[in-house]
Amino acid sequence: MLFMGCLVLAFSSCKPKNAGSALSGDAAAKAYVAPGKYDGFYNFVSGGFSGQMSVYGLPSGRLLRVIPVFSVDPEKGWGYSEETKPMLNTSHGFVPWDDLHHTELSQTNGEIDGRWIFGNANNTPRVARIDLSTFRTAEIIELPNSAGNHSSPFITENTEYVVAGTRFSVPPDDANGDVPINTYKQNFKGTISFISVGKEDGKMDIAFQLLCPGVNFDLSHAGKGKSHGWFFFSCYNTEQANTLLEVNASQKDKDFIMAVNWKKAEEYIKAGKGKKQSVKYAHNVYSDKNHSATSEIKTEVTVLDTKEFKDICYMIPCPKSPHGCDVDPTGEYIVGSGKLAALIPVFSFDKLQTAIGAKDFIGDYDGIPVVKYESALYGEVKKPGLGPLHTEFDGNGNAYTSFFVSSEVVKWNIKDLKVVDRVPTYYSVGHLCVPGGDSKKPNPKYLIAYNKITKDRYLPTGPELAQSAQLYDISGDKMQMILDFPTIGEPHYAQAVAADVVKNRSLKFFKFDDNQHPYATKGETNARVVRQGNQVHIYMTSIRSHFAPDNIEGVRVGDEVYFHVTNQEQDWDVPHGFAVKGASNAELLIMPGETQTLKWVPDRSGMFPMYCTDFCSALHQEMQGYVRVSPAGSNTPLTFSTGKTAPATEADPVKK
Ligand code: K7E
Ligand code: CUA
Repeated sequence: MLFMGCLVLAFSSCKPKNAGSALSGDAAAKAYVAPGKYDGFYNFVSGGFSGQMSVYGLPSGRLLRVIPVFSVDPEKGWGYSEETKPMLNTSHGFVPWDDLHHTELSQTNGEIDGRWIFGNANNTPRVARIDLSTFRTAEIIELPNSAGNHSSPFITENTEYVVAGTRFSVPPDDANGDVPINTYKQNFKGTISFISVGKEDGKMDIAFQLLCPGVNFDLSHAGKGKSHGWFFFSCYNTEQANTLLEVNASQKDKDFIMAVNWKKAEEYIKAGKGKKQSVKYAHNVYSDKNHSATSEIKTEVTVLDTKEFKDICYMIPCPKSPHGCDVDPTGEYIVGSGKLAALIPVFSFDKLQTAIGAKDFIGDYDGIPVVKYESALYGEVKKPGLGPLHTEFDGNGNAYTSFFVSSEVVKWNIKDLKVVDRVPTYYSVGHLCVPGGDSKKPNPKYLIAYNKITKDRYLPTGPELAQSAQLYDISGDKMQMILDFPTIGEPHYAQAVAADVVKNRSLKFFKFDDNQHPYATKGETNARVVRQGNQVHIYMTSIRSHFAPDNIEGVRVGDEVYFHVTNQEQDWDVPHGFAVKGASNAELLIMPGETQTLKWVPDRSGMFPMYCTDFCSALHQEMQGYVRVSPAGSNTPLTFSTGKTAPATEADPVKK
């Protein structure tokens, strides 16, 4: 029973036998990208508890960018500038952190189109859309009736919908949630949100929600090709336990994959069968026109109770506590990865349809028909490894499954379900990624393993060691490890795409003339300082290598000072930064043509230096200025200037 021992002992990992260096001679050349040369692929990696998304080049593993999404980022002023604060607004108020597990690139006709990438927030349930022309978060929508938004943000093949399923079932938002926890079976529900995505602008909206039995929805993937119109969700805790899930949610031999006919659900919604429910959720949108975000609290959602509509959802038994739920490029095969299962079941979409047509059910689960396991099953991969989690595809008829417990990636053939290759990971792999590996058209040059533990792979860095990714060349029959690279936060799912699909969309700078920010300052001659009661608005410009104004007097203790800084540059890669001493938030990092605002409430009188934080020119270190702060009630006149160096005169208040 080594197998169970391994699992029960805190689900820790077994070290593979031939652990150690597994690199052969030509590996370095395969991962080498010469200085000055571009990588062939972008890799968008979830940051887990960092709340952010990071972008790497492959095969080099170069970190290109960390995109702030759900967590504040002082480096970029995300969540600190007045313009970005609304992006982190929720029905709970400002939430500065979350846990981002899955990334999903937008698709057209089942192929990655390079327009947007989505990310999920697990803790305070939200879905974000990142615009790949700016590599910035453009929109965040909160999800009502939801908790632990884990089976998210997976998309349909034309990005019609992004889905989001609850990991934690909870009482619905309009019900009394103040109930005993052990009333789970009566009071707790799972919901799945279908978020529509605007065809042109990508704008998200909760189209409808499905009210489902109280279980844990873990992961999901959309059908594609022949199974377009369906969605598949893995569920665990079908025992409906509310405590000690490691034991109590591991009782049944089989949990479920829930198959959802979302086209049917759409029909019911169109026919007005949905019920309006009053809820509260935030919808936050960032505009590149006024360089500002708005947050709107919405109060209604349309819900379909799946109990009342017998032809939307079907349960497929799946051994045992399934995690990954992956659909192959043809859309025919659905792979469930049971964390506690000793095999991998592969379901057939055609067989599922036949079974549904013939009502080949073995009963129902909380009102949802349960299809007979054998009737939906294509076959099983026998003894593939220990602790299967996630599967990706290469489009050549092969699947790659990660095994957490036995720390390996196993390649198997979808048709005959035979294992054809296996390689160790270091250590305890979670998600896998093949470029396009969950689309209709994978680009199977590489496979990346995202590992939970690195142990001895890197130099020690105190109690916490790096999380890491490992890159494998899968272009031949045998997988070959060619690179280790550490990641930001804990990596879960990731997406990768050929660089050409994204790189030419990349914006170089914001056009100055298009800047509609209400506090934009166009041209240095318009730089000024305006007092409105205790608010002081500084219309500031930045250009290599000075601010205007750079001398400001007459600010008083107790004032609210707003530095509205407009970067006047119109060239690629010339941001300016802005910081002022004693500010309790962060810097601003302002792109060319953009306006950003830092709020500052000086807490004492005195002299306060401000400066540019981004090394923008040879005279960057000269890009600085002063704000003089006088005591509350002082009558120091409000003045501002740039380049005025006349010495103080009798008229100056300081001399009086
Ligand atoms: Cu890490 Cu997709 Cu949250 Cu599996 S999940 S590993
Ligand atoms: Cu502007 Cu440094």
